[in-house]
Amino acid sequence: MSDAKLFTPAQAGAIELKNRVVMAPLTRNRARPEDDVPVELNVEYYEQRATAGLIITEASQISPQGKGYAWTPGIYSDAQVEGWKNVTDAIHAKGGKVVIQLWHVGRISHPVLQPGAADPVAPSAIAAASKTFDGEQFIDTPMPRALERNEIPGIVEDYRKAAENAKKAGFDGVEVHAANGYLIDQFLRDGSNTRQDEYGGPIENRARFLKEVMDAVVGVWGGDRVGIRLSPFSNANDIADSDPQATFSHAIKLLNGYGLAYLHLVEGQTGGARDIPEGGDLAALYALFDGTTMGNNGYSRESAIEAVESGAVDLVAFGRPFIANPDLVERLKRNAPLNEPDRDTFYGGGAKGYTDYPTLEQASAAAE
Ligand code: 8OZ
Repeated sequence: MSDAKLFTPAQAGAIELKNRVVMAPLTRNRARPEDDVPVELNVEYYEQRATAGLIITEASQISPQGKGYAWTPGIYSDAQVEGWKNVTDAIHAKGGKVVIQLWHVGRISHPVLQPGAADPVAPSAIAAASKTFDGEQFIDTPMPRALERNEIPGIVEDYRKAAENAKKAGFDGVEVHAANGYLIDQFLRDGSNTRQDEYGGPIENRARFLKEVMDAVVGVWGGDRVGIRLSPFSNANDIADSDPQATFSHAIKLLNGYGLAYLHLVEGQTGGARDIPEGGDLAALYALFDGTTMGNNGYSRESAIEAVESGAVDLVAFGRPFIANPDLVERLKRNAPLNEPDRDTFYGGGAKGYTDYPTLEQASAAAE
């Protein structure tokens, strides 16, 4: 058994965590296809992982327009709220904590996934060289339509309603998904935002949408139950910026004004190399933030223990290890071997590769 700080309690704003091992947000594409509602199988999956200090749910669209992939869950309809309530009840019954990740994909979508077969929307009409999944195959993300100035308040309102729905569904808080090349990230970066109005141009303007979303969501929850995820040095979904250090320094200083539960950074390329480009300084970004920090991306047991011990971050979010190890916390504590995740079952499907990974206890019972 380890007495490392990673396994000790922590505070993320008003949310009390029993340990510092967080389940990262993971898209699994297993909501009910007809209406994007979380189902019983999703309840079982999250319940199995309730020993995490905090679960961050898979990204969940705040509106039909915010959807970019087949079978991802929503948090805008009453049925979705009910579906999520079953998830939060199950996690709470096991003594866990859970926040929902609020998501608008912006240009990372396709007319086949949009209401009325509309074009996806974005700050500017600049296509991403990326792909999405329509339920049958991976398809190129098309040219988006630039949002009209007068459409933006409606999207902010969708975030506010989603935050309210999250409260009704019994979550402990929310995480705003501002990472990985989705809508908020598209506004922040000069490679995807060439607007001429007050939402484009200098970083003060490019951060306006983020600020309006945070005002809305914090207005519902209070800052101490709202976290945020950023991926400053990732090029996920073809996102690009001429000066990410400056962009995200500005964003983090702005976020300090909200007294947030935590700042969650994807370190390096999302799901890939942890390298930071020249001129980038992750530690400097964490240092700017007044509050609890969470690191993610390719952490091992050793690097997570070390990062928390050294104070580089307060919490560590694990993605793929949590897919394959429902009892990840116990395995890390004991330095036990980990199950290997099966990539073929990451996105879509049923129980296979989702709820059938064994715990240590199940594995040893099966071996007898
Ligand atoms: C993998 C597949 C689809 C979406 C992200 C929500 O990158 C995602 C995502 C990941 O943040």
